[in-house]
Formats: sequence, structure tokens, C-alpha cells
Amino acid sequence: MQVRAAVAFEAKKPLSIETIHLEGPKAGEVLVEIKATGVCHTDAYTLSGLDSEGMFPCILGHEGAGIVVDIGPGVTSVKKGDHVIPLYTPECRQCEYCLSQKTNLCQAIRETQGRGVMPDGTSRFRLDGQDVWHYMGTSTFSNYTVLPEIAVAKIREDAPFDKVCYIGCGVTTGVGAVIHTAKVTPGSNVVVFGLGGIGLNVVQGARLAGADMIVGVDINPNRKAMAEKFGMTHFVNPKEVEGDLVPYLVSLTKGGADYSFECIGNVTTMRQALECCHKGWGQSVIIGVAPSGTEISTRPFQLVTGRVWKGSAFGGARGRTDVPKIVDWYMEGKINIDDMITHTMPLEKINDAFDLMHEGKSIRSVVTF
Ligand code: NAD
Ligand code: DAO
Ligand code: ZN
Repeated sequence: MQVRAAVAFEAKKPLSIETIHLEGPKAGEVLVEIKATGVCHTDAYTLSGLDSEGMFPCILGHEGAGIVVDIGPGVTSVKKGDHVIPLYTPECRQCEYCLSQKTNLCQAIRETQGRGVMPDGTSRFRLDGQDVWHYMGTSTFSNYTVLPEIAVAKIREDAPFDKVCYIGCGVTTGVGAVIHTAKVTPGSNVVVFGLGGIGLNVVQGARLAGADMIVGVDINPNRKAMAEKFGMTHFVNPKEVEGDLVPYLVSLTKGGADYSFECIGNVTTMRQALECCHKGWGQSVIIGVAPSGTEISTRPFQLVTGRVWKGSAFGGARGRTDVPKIVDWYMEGKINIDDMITHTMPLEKINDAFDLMHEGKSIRSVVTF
């Protein structure tokens, strides 16, 4: 079939809206009509050329929601008409990783996903006879996309696509890092570095978990009012702090954070996030994706004295199991998504979403089809 997609032909260039060919689903795959997709910092990161797995030309996008319109042979877990959220972290429930119950990093299709192809090693997208690569196994910047069956979460049909698409990455990553990865306990002090599309969801996850003090750290002063709406109790702009940020945060939290989260992707703030943690028990979770090749450092004594450094991908969530539950939380009013979606636009305007992100003017832009 012919589909309408925003194609990334090369790094650092605007996306180009094209009509391209999409082959139907093969065995174990589904064809999904994408109704809405968020534009995340990670799409911009790959487009910037800094992502070691970035391949061009490709169709970016990993934060979508839509409807199954066709299924390939052998598909049993979803059917035509089901509403779904694509999963860049699939859940096969059969691989060593899934069965371990220790991680959400299903490895069933990891190798082919990282090479921009479907599990059979080929791409379903073509333009002028040339392959166009899939991205994160999802490629939601297209009005139709093909995904492995294990990479879609079936969701309730009354959930609005233009809101719950955000659960496909940002919401689950932030809220999940609090609940699944850190397991924040009621009464905790939490410090969140970066109050963008991910950090705000860490803030609302911390509120949901019953945290006491929720400190937000951001160099953009406009983030203060927004983050307060989601539960932030104290705002720190590092540009306005005299002296070192770490002792300032340790003092503010009366001894250090019980939990800190780095939601920027900067190795300097990753170190600050660890070192502002409480001696003896503070845990720091890295969510931000730093440029490939960069390294983190700290004095080993920081860990010897009880601080713990962790990372979190997709909020530690098992997509097919946990994503429908997060959709329920949204529909029940337990989490707020609407106020984070600051801009909505048609596919033709998708490059505006990247500009708004780089200018710090948006939290989330959502493209509707
Ligand atoms: P964003 O651009 O919306 O937000 C980043 C925020 O950090 C902005 O508010 C910005 O003002 C602030 N900031 C930048 N430099 C700062 C500094 N030195 N000190 C304090 N604040 C600073 O980005 P986002 O969409 O929220 O994504 C954040 C990071 O999370 C990115 O690296 C993204 O790739 C990553 N990410 C990780 C996962 C995962 O599963 N681990 C999933 C999605 C996104
Ligand atoms: O299993 O080796 C692996 C990789 C899993 C990819 C997890 C990606 C999480 C960070 C990227 C940000 C996604 C938007
Ligand atoms: Zn698996």
C-alpha cells in the first residue's frame, strides 16, 4: 500500500513528507494505522546524528497510538480493530530476559530492531525501489506502520489516541522509572534533573508514589510553573545557585535525596544527580541518553558509602503488561497527560515540533493523522 510518512533522509536535515510503499504484515506481524504520535527528544537525538544506531533514510517516531487494520499469519494476541500502542521495548514473554522477571529488556527481536529491519531481516518500507529503514521497531511518523505482534500493547477503546500516544514513551518512562526502577516509597525526598517531557512524568510519578519533597532542577525558568502543576514542591535553577549545586541540593534535602533521576542526557548532571543522593541509601536513576562515546564518572567512594547508581529504559515497564494499566490510570484521572501536550499539528508540520523542542517552547508536540 501507499502511505504518507515523514522521512529522515540524512542527519541534521528536516524530515521530508513523502508517499512511500509499505508492504503488508508478514508472519507474526501486524499492520497498524497510526492515529497520533508524539515527538520525543530521542527522535531529535537520532536525527542529530549522535545515535550510534541511527540509520538513514529512516522513518523516525516511537510514541504512537493507533488501530490494527491487518494481521499476518500466526498472529493470535491482537485482531483487526484493536486499539494499540506500539512498543519500542517489546515483551515476548518467552525469551530468557522476559522469563527472568528481572528486566523489561526483552531481547527477542533486539538484533534486527537495532538494524532498522523487521525480525525476518527486511524492511517493509520502500521509496523509489530503495529500502527505507524502520526506527526502534516502531516508525510512528507514518500513517501506517508494520510491527511485530510482540511490539504492540492492546489498550481500551475509549482512550483518546492524541493523548495516550504519549504513554508509548514519555509517560511510561518517567512514571515507570519511579515505580518500577526506583520503587520510591511514601515520604521520600526526590530530586529530578530536567523538567522536560520525561522529567515532568518523573515528578508526577513521585507524587503518585507519595513522595514528600519533590525538587526539580532545570536551567529553563519557564519549567517551574509547569512542574508545580505536576507535584514539584521546590524549584532549583542551577544558574541562580551560588557555588556548587551538589552541596546546595544536599542542604535543601537535609542530607541528600533518597532518590534522584537524571532526565537530561548530560554526563555532568548525571554525576551531580548521583552525588546529591543521601549517604548510605540514596539511589540515582539515569534516564537521559547521553551522546554516544561519552562516559560518566564519580569518586568510587560515593558508591562505597552507600549511594546506588542505576539506569532505566522505558521506565522498567513490560509493555504489553504495564502499558494498558497506565492507560487505565490516565482514564481514571490518576495521571495527567493533557497539560503536558502543549502543541498538536498535522504531519506536514512535523518539523515545527522539532523546532519547538529545541527552543524549549514545548513539552510534547503530538502529530495527528
Ligand atoms: P526535553 O528536552 O524535553 O527536557 C530536557 C530538560 O532538561 C529541559 O527542560 C532542559 O531545559 C533541561 N536541561 C538541559 N540542560 C540542563 C542542565 N545542564 N541542567 C538542568 N537542566 C537542563 O527532553 P525529554 O524528552 O524530557 O528527554 C530527556 C532525556 O531522556 C533525553 O536524553 C532522552 O533521550 C531521554 N529518554 C530516555 C528514555 C529511556 O527509556 N531511558 C526514554 C525517552 C527519553
Ligand atoms: O535491549 O539492548 C537493549 C536496548 C533496549 C533499548 C532501550 C532504549 C531506551 C533508551 C532510549 C530512549 C527511547 C526513547
Ligand atoms: Zn522477551
